Amino acid sequence: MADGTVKTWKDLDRFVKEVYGSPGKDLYDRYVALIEGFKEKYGKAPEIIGRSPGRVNLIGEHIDYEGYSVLPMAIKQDTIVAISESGDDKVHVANLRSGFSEEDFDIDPAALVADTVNHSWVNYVMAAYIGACQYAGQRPTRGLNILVEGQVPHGSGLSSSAALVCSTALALTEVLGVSAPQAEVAQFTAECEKFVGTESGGMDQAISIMGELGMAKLVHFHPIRTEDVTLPDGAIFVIANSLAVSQKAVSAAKQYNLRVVECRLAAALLGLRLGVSKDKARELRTLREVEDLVREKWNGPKGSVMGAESEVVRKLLDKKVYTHGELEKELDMELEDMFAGNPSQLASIKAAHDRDVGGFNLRDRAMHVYSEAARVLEFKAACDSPTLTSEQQLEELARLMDDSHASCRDLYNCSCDELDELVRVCKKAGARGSRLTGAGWGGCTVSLVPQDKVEQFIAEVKREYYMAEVNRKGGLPKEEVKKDGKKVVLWEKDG
Ligand code: NG1
Ligand code: MG
Repeated sequence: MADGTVKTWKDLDRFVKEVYGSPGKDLYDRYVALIEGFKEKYGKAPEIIGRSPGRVNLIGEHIDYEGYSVLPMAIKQDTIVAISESGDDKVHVANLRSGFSEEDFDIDPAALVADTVNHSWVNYVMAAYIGACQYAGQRPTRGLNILVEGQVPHGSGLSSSAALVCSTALALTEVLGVSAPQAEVAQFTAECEKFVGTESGGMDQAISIMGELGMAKLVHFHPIRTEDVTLPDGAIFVIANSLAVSQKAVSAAKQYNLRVVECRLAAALLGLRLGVSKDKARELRTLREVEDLVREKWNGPKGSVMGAESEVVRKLLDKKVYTHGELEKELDMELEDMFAGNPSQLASIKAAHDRDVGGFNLRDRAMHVYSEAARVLEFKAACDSPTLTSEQQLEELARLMDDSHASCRDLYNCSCDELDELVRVCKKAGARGSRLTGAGWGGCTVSLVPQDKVEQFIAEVKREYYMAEVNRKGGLPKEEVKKDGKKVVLWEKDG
């Protein structure tokens, strides 16, 4: 455990109560299984166990990498990682669950390269290892044995990857003997996940490390910091899995990275049209930086800056799909050269070009980012409002969630048929608001459901979505895990 206080089974019992907010024999047994499994595999007990949860994003999708604040909360489903010294100079990695490869890698972090083509789950462990060693400024003197057990469903938008990276990193900082403040672990884990080839922002790592029981958080970036968000009375968030595995990293252009690239191109074009030099425009990295330019140019527009930005986008970017060639002409540089410094982004540019994914939809992407960033702040303001009744608060949150989904679907094109159908079913079943959560292209939805309608809602979604899916695809949702303390209900289907 990160605070090093669990020495006996009784301590473990207390730890489980503290961390999960409920006694839970199953939770206790899970740690016991990890420890026993570790002994069986490596011949001795682990020295350290790291733990970090998945998350559900309530609002603020695809804006963390643009520098804008997001509003997630941690969920009970988590990853636990047991570690001890090994007798050799390798890092051995195994998983308690079946179906995961067993691999080892060199203890010299400088020697490690991730194979992002034949992607293995161990890449995430490697990423955390590199990040922790860099942060500590040293590597372990001996090799390590590592055993992982994770409960966050994969490709579901609940950030199983951050749970794995963060739990491993937390345990490793202990192994390396550095005491790392939470925000710093969140920062370095966000950076090191790029090693795996996703140009992600820092939301998942921040909330996985800094989340608290019973609390949503407004997460800010540069530097990472959080504000508590107390949700209104009667706010129950229900997570439902569309059972479509998120395709965010699958296509040739890697959908997710392609969005990061489109935002950077939108920023560059907006910069140009706001009158900055071509050199400077090409250096712009995020839409957040454009916000500063807009403020300079209009000398602090009255009202919402974000609102003003959307006006600017509407005026300055055409409602069309920009081609590779057009952008090169405008920016006066080969896109391959402009993105040369970033291999993942460059790969997306090339794949988009080779396969002609239809060009770059800059106006819609920018409109999504600025409007979503504004919705996050409105969501927080509604939660904090001293004048709204909880009924009015819920109404406002629901409206913002619905708008967020529409924007993800229509402007950011990161939804899919299954998610849209599930959102429709959730609304029909009594959700006040419903939206995709996480990267999208599959994965989960999160719905705001009135407290007294939760049971009825679940029954109806099962009937209307899952039974239909079961008939279509075969297989049943396996578990139903209720999270009373933190107002989350999760369905999970293995495999
Ligand atoms: P998920 O849903 O876990 O793939 C991704 C990014 C986040 C954020 C969201 C979209 C990773 C590790 N995380 O989350 O940083 O950009 O998409 O809001 O890629
Ligand atoms: Mg070119």
